Amino acid sequence: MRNFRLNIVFMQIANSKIEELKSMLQTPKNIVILSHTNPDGDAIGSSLAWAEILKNGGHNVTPIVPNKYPYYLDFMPNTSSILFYKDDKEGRVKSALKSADIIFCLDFHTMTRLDGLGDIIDENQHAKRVLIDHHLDPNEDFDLMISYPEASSTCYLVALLIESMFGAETITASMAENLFVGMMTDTGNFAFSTITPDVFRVVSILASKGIDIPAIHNHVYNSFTEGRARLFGYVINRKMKIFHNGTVACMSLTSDELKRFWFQQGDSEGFVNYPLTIKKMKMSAIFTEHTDHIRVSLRSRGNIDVNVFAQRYFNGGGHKNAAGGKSFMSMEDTLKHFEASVKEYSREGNI
Ligand SMILES: [Mn+2]
Repeated sequence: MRNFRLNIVFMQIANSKIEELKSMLQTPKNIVILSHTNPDGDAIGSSLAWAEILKNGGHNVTPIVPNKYPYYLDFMPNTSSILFYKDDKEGRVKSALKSADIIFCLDFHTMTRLDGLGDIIDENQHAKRVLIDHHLDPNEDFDLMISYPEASSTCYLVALLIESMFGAETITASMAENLFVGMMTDTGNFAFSTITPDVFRVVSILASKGIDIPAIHNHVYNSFTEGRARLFGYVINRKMKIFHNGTVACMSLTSDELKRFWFQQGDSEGFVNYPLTIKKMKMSAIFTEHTDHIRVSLRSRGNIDVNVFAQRYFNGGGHKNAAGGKSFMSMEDTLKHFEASVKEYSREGNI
């Protein structure tokens, strides 16, 4: 067998950034931790672990996301502390943001991923804004940017931060569980090319805190509804279109189809990865109809850059091999636009 080496480029958070963060946190502060719309395991895990360590340091911390996370993440520790902007009738989100001294933005790189929340943040001009993220091309709109696109997850970044600021011994079992979920889900269960030997060093620290890794795996990957299984079968069998010489796949789900399978938020998570189990496949896309737009999810293998593709054709971005975006056309036009974009992108030698 060929001797395979993990990507050993060593990623380290700059000391100057750690010192700046430490000085911001010297005295007790009102802190808001924000993450993106349709939050995933990495968004929730990093927010909750970061919230817990800051709370333990005597700060007043409120984690906020624009809308609810998928039901299969309900098991994660301390999820009851999260505020959801969409369901917030008492104005707790607004008042937390108003009185915040520091606003941490975790696992996203542009305010457009916050939907309506962005405007409320702008009302608070005195709060320091700190980014902790691993997406490509972040907005420059922050007082402190801890932006490492080479990091496999935001949870990994948060683990490194906690380790260097407070020491690995301050990581509790609940922090470890939350961090593990994000590290596992954002690396496709430790399979993507973003993993490094240091990822496993951090995992071994988390594992030593007594977390039940098989149980976490079951919660995340084997806790779906019957509707989700049937929807998956339907979309692969009936809706997957393969073109470009068998190297590009796309799938689509209209809101009528989603209703037929009792769709719940998060149910189509992971579908987009499946076409890449076909040997020749290089790129995969799924289009899901929402009330005012079509959500676009893109995955690729190797050198095919779906971050650039999403930026150029679908008002989005993300990572090289996993990105997302939006379309405001009809489903039919969106699919036509996708095929035409693939053609153009491949003419330039990108696929
Ligand atoms: Mn992430």
